[in-house]
Amino acid sequence: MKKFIVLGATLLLALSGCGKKEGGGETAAPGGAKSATVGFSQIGAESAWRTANTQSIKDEAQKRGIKLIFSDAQQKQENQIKALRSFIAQNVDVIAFSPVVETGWEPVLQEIKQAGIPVILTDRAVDVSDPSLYATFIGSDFVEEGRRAGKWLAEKTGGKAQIAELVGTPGSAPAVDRKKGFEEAIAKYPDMKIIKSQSGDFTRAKGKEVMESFLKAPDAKQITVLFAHNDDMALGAIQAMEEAGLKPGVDITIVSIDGVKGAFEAMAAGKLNCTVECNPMIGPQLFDAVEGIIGKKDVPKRIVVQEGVFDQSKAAAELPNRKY
Ligand code: GYE
Repeated sequence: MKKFIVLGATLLLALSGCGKKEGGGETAAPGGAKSATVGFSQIGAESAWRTANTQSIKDEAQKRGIKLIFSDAQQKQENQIKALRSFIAQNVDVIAFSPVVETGWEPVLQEIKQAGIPVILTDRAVDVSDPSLYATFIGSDFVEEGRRAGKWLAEKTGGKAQIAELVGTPGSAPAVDRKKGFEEAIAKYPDMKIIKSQSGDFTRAKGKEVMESFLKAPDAKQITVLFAHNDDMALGAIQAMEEAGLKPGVDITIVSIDGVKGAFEAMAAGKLNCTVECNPMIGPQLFDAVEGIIGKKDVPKRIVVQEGVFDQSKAAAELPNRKY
């Protein structure tokens, strides 16, 4: 199978007349970043965070006059792999992508490396044994975000909580890492326990559906807290709670991650208690890295996005400043 993939890629390269980048890492774009073409494979449009992230990337490319070939994978890894192969065939100068899950990227990243095209990872990380398969990873520290949610909750509840958890896409970096950081932060509190945990795939519809099933379970009344790996799932869960006759934010304390406008509105209405910020506006940092790579400058291997924590006391003041 592997052989076929490599052969296929070689054929595509031959057909596209590509080969000038052989030797690894040498980029073309003789006119510098302005004449560069960047292929970007986005995960999908699953959340308000993602929509803001896509906009930030498109806006920044336009602003800098860089040609962007944008492809939406509808949350499917196979679609992303297809998009990456088509970027090789189109002989782009830089490939950037936000990997939906962490594993399974090695073969396609090898093909890209053989074509001599530099790779920038944005938002989510990959699990590969060879770090030379990408130039840099620009994204948030998801473990720290999980820790921040756990710490806030421990303070808010005095270390007592029966927690229902809405997990993100299984196998994705933010789902794995946010869970890890959260569990680490609550580990020192024996009366804080996760009693339910299920994936809501980072979407509002799935978050609502899973919360409905949590609330129908025989032990539903024991739930005192909801920890959602993103705001969209929390917003769906809020709807499920209201339909079940509960007061979200009062009967069940809710903490989530992202910091999108909808979360601030829910906090201002007293329905959500806290959101940990995850900044999607990474377009400027992405194209700084693109220009750095094309200009053969040193680009750090890891670029962390800056973010904060907001609870109801800060929500009203922050709301007018939210750009996403
Ligand atoms: O939290 C979620 C989105 O990867 C950080 O993906 C991103 C996550 C974000 O769908 O809303």
